Amino acid sequence: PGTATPPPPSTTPATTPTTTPASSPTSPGTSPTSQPTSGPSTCTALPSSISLTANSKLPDPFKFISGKRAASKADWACRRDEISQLFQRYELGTLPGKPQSLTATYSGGKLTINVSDSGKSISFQVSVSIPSSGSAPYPAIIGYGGLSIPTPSGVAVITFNNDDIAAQASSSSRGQGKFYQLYGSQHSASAMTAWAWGVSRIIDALEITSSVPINLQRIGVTGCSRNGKGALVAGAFDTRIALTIPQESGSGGAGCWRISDAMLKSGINTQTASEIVGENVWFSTQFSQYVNQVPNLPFDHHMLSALVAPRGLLIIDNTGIDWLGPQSVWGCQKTANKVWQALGAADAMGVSQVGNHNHCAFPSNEQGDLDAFVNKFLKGQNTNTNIIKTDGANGLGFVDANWVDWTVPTLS
Ligand code: MCU
Repeated sequence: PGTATPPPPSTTPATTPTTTPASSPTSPGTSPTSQPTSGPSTCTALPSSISLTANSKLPDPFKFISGKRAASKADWACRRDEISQLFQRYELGTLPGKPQSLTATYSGGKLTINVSDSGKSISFQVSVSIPSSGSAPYPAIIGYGGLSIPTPSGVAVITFNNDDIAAQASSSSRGQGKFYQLYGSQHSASAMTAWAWGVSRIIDALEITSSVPINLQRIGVTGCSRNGKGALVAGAFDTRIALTIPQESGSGGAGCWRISDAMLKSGINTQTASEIVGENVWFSTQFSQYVNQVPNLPFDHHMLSALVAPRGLLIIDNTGIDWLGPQSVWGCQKTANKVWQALGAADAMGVSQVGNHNHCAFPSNEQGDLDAFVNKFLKGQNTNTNIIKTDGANGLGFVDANWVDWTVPTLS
């Protein structure tokens, strides 16, 4: 596998607030004043203790922990929230909600975002590149560490230096970065959760800064590899994102843990949950308890994707690199599409899996798939986004019946 593209050099904030890294840890999982995101008030609260039972298939996205099955779109809104809480509890750590204060300034193509909560402050900057074609307000795509897809015409590019918010240098970089300066180095949020928080703050800043000519209804997010995993998490948690494009995110992103484990067992050198937690800080410390008993997890990553539904999601993937778990990504995301089917929006979610290129090098024969999604979800055009395809032999051997023991409801 390749190594991450180095992030752009960290920029010096226009105003440098005096922040000291938190030395007094808050207890993991809590963020004292900011409100975690929550679902509709009519939803049943998730029990504080859940008895987990092993399920070797991809869990039913429609079935609540209570055993009830979602039958309507209103039910789905509650189940979506439940899934979000489950991911935070078992895999990703707690995502704090809106901070107490957020201000932003825009100058010279730099958007400076100042955030305060519980008496601490941080400031971070993103660059905004306005396209030379199209017209204001422009659609925009937030790129983790820049874009690894070709820059779409008429779309602004917001470059997010995610490593500045939460470091991902190695397994020993936990708790490092501006998110942890604000919320404490012991905060339960994994790096990917901290980045998703950062993306939400970028959107908050765009909402209050009318001098940035961005159309708030047309915001996308993308990243490749580890940053593709991150982009998927951002799209999952923030419903203001219209289009999510994880590129070659592999196991821990668009791949399902259960299928990746099966691949390794069959002799394919694929990344698994058990391996990934030793490599980096993308997941919460809690998650380590489950990596050797993946069937006990009450979800898999088809359900991380499902949080994006019915918004736009295009999975861009590579059949040529075993480490990325191409079979896992294919089976996982074909299964995720069933949630869009249930919501009557099957073509808002696509998979384009093509081999014979280097990791994160976008092949030209996927351009049409990318354009179809960008043109529909970021430019409002009427395109055909019925795209679920792999160039892997025999549909990569994925047999639905081996992994899916539930049916797709029609959510009224
Ligand atoms: C696909 O993303 C990761 C992968 O999870 C890691 O095991 C590997 O070291 O790096 C990949 C990556 O981010 O490559 C740029």
